[in-house]
Amino acid sequence: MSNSSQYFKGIEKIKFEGIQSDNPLAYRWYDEQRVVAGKTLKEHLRFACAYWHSFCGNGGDPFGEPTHLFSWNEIADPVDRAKAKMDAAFEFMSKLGLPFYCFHDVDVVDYGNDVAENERRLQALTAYAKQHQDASGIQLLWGTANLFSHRRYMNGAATNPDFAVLAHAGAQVKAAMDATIALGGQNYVFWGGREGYMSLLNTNMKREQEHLARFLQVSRDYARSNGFKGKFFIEPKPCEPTKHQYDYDSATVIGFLRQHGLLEDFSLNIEVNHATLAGHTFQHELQVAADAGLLGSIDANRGDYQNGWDTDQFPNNINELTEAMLIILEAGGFKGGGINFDAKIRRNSTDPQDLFHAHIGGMDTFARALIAADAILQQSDYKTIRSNRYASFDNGNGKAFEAGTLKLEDLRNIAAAAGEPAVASGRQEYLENLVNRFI
Ligand code: XLS
Ligand code: NI
Ligand code: NI
Repeated sequence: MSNSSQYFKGIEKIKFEGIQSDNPLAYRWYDEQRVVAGKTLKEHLRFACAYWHSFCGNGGDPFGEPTHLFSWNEIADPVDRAKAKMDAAFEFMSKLGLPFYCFHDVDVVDYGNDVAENERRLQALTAYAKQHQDASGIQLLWGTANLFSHRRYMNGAATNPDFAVLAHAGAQVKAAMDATIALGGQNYVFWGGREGYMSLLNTNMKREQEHLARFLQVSRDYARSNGFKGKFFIEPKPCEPTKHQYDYDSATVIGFLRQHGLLEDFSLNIEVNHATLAGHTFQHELQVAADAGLLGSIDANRGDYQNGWDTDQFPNNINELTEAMLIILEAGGFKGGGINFDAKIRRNSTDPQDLFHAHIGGMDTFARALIAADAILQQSDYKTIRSNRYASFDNGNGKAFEAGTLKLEDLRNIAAAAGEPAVASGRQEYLENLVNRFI
């Protein structure tokens, strides 16, 4: 491994300095050792760097060439190039104090079209990553396979109408799973980037979804028989790149997992901007997953209210995240996952510091949100107001209804006897003010 400070020269390890600090390269809220609700911030938040945005994204957009130019891209040999990129990634993560990272196979090393050669490349980088993990203590939160960028996947991967393409997807997942297992990866993610349709005119939706389920089953079986103990996550997204993706939102994915017997091994990875693209709040998607006991992990980012696509901006909305942390804390935290920054700096953010500012801002916002949410839960009447709202179901006829011992005729007789109910305020503005009071 090369010298540990090569790519981000002049930037020291980022420290916690507290809210009085005006140092843009310091944490103001994220004191990783601070204990909140019985755990340190580090243990609660489990921050991860997304390899693809931070070390593969080059600032290019449909209208323009790359703006983020990385020195390792000048290295001709794909394995050497990938190692230099990995040196930069671990330097960055170590300086930030990020405990985890996440990758797709092709983020780690460039792939060609030869299955065996791709496996060889990924194995070489897996061994290299192992050295870096051991030296730094940084762990793999999850691995995944990119089954959406290559031309062969233009009609889908596991849902491709051509079995030959599906088999290639299987080869990629097998290699990515092997890498994840070898690196002690805690989870494995499936985001179905092309698993959906562009037009129903050429699509057998039922057959495609059955293929997707079978693909997940054989992937799970392979991982389990090779010692993988972690969770598999499905990441819902309603559209982009396809017009309609099968993993539309939390509710859709939960129904799919239930239908295909996958609830035991799979849970959900909820992404902020995917929720909003589905026409939901992030909080809604978290709550649906939490209520099903399937809140696995999150991909942290934010969208843009004026744009209808996955802009993957770094999170900075303290109100949104405080409401999110209320749900996550009440659910007892993530089931195996953490907070992966699936976010990218803007095309015109071209200083080496920009990537630090982006992560520091995201980490501080989450830390502040967690602290505020814990205070709301511990010190306010937030929970009481909600439970009191349902008090009529705690005893008497309401309780009997929940227990299933009342019939429709009983409801009629109870209503006739009791007369018109008194109206009860939902107190929304009171609660909104309460949240702001703790931020
Ligand atoms: C794309 C997804 C992707 C997944 C990993 O919108 O968010 O980045 O998180 O394949
Ligand atoms: Ni994502
Ligand atoms: Ni996304």
